[in-house]
Amino acid sequence: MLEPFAKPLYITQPLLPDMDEMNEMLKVIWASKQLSNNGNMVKQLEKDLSAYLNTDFLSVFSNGTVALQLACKVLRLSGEVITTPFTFAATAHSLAWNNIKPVFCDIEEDSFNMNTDRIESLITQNTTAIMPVHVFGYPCNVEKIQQIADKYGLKVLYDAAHAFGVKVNGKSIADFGDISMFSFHATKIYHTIEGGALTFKDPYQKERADSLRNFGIRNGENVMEPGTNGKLNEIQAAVGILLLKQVESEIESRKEITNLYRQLLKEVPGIITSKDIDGVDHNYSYFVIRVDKAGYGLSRDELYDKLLEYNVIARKYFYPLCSNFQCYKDFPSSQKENLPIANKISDMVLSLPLHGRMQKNDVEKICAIIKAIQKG
Ligand code: T4K
Repeated sequence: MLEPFAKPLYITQPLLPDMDEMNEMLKVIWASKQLSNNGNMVKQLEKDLSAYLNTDFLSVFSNGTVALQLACKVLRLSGEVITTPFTFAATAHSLAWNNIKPVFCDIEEDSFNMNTDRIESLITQNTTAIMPVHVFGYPCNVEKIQQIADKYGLKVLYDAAHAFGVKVNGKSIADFGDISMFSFHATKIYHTIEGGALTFKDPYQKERADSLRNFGIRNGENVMEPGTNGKLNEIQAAVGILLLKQVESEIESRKEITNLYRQLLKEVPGIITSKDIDGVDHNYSYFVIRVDKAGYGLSRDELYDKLLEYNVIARKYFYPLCSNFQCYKDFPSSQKENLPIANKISDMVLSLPLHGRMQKNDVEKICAIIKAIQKG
């Protein structure tokens, strides 16, 4: 008989900077008295992140959602934007906050990313961009998306919230599309407590984004357009500078945990695990299983509820689909017959606990619990 975990096991646990190193950073900030508004820590973080992501133009923001909202402004998007329903609310909402209509495209069964064969049929004269998500850090079909964008003169704005550090055939994930957004929320593989970044293709986009995050103020007394307050502060930037040094070892530890999960769940009927893709450097940001009731005997929801009894707090990322939210459900593209795979996958997925400090015996116990639940 397996006992429940003594303490809840959450899907993630944030990476934390070394306390002594953080204190040293705080002393520098205290001495400078500069707490926000593009101080030295933010400047240093932008430099470090540009190097890590191999990009020339990068800006940091107070969170990923504001970054996405401002990216829409930088690219002057309007009308309709084609996106995925299988994502966090922020993706579609950032469009809606810009008075842009999200048009939902069905996803692929294996990658959970937008099915590029479905994009062209959704393009209308009002379409201005494609906004794909590299969901769970798995890269989209970047080449096909760019081909379609070029053919129809559309912008590509990647929601790369989950894809920090991912590479495709050695190229940084930030290389693709017009702009990519990375979320630095505490639940992410790399974070600044709250925060986010945009990577751009040219210096003018960065200049505009920097002004938009600072109320639209361009220089001194020149207010060019209605901006917002999307600035990251110096203390959070310091966290980001320190955590960047840990990100590679975090990815390495998560890879080991992921492989252990895959190995232990391999033989469980009805539990489908993710696979690595050739040519991709993954970041192992989430460990997601699909629960096939026909094989496992219980539905995803039943497994989720049972895991709670063992103090395993899994998450149904991403259920419900954005297309089924009250605010979007009446759109033509949201209708279930247009999104069969997304609706099916959203009912099957479950994210299990994964972070770099997770104990192997905890993974073994979670897998043993999943097997025991199946046997009833
Ligand atoms: N695009 C995509 C595709 C996204 O996934 C997201 C955010 C965005 C855009 C927007 O980026 P941000 O504006 O957030 O930068 C979380 C996050 O809040 C959200 O950032 C994330 N995606 C989304 C997928 O997940 P919740 O409400 O599910 O998280 P929560 O609070 O339940 O946390 C999960 C577990 O993590 C907790 O059970 C315990 C643990 N945890 C959490 C926090 C915050 C900690 O141990 N410590 C903590 O400080 O939304």
